[in-house]
Amino acid sequence: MLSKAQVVRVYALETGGRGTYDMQSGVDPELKKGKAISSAVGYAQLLHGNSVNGLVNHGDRWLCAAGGRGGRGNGKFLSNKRRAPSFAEQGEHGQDCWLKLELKLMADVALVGFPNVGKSTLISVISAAKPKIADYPFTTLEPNLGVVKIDDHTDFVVADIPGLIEGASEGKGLGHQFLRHIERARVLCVMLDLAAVDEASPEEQERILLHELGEYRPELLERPRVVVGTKADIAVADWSGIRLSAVTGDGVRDLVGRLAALVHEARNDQPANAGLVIIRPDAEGGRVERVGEHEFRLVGRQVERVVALNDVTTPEALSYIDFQMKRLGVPRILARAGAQDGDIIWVASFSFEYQQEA
Ligand SMILES: Nc1nc2c(ncn2[C@@H]2O[C@H](COP(=O)(O)OP(=O)(O)OP(=O)(O)O)[C@@H](O)[C@H]2O)c(=O)[nH]1
Ligand SMILES: [Mg+2]
Repeated sequence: MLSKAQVVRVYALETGGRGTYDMQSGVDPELKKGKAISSAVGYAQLLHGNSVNGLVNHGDRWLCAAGGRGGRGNGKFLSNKRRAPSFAEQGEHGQDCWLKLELKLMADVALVGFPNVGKSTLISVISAAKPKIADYPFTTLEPNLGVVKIDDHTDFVVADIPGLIEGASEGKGLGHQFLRHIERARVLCVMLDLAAVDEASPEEQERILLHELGEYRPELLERPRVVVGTKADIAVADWSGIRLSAVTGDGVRDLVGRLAALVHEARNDQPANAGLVIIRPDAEGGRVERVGEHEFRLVGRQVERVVALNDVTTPEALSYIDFQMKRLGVPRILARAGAQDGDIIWVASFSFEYQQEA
């Protein structure tokens, strides 16, 4: 699932209730509910071609398709001239839309290191994640997520990212794919192998890793990070920094504490999120589409609402429709689109014959 673009069809399933004929206004606010997408821990859903990066925090919701508005009862159409309106509205259909969503890894901490440094071993020790661990590079090819529990109320999400190698920022070793997963993490845990005999020294590993991060996205170097030497129990290289052994457990608690503190700070620094991001539906009003040589269709929420009456056959309802269409500027839109007398104009399932205004 990770990072693969998916096409998801989301329906606002609820159609609004019908308006009533008992002179009530008949709008039930409950019927305005839309369908919401919510995100799972650790993933962000990004809408393609849209600047809204909704659903970043756990529990964020985003209204993408509003449900139908309830029909207004005949009481809503009362006027001086219309003492007992003989029409009410049907409920509006809920919106439906196509969305292209991309799931991006959203972790608090990303484990960054060369292949085989012990990333998967560490996540298996500090969380319930059980990734494959083996004594060769590129064991991990897809990121693994684990939740590290500090106490009943505090936890953070760690991502075990496949190993990076020199040149990753130029695409080596599937570098970009992996770097992309690091991008959204709040805190980086840079891991250096202290037991690699023939490989680069810890300092050299750190230099290469930071270089690749910076080449990919300079701002990654600004991210809070902890640098730690791994495999302390079998270390051969000198390293004066933080050390840890995922095998004996030495230094693991200390590292988790440091990471938790940085995550806490980073979460607090983040601008408060309103929680519910609302993307407004299409512009209201209407537009016109030509569907045949002498046939047009009016599309848009407002014009469709005008004809959403329970009974469009009474003269009263027709004059109401006529009035509202004029108010929305429909005659002007149709004239501009080239409609001629006698052309058929569709609005939802309702059609009428076009007559140019005198
Ligand atoms: N002695 C010792 N061995 C370790 C330690 N951590 C990991 N290892 C061993 O190092 C090897 C690689 O560990 P992994 O956790 O698979 O390394 P990785 O960083 O996830 O590797 P890739 O997924 O290939 O990038 C395994 O054989 C582990 O058992 C440690 O603290 N001490
Ligand atoms: Mg691994």
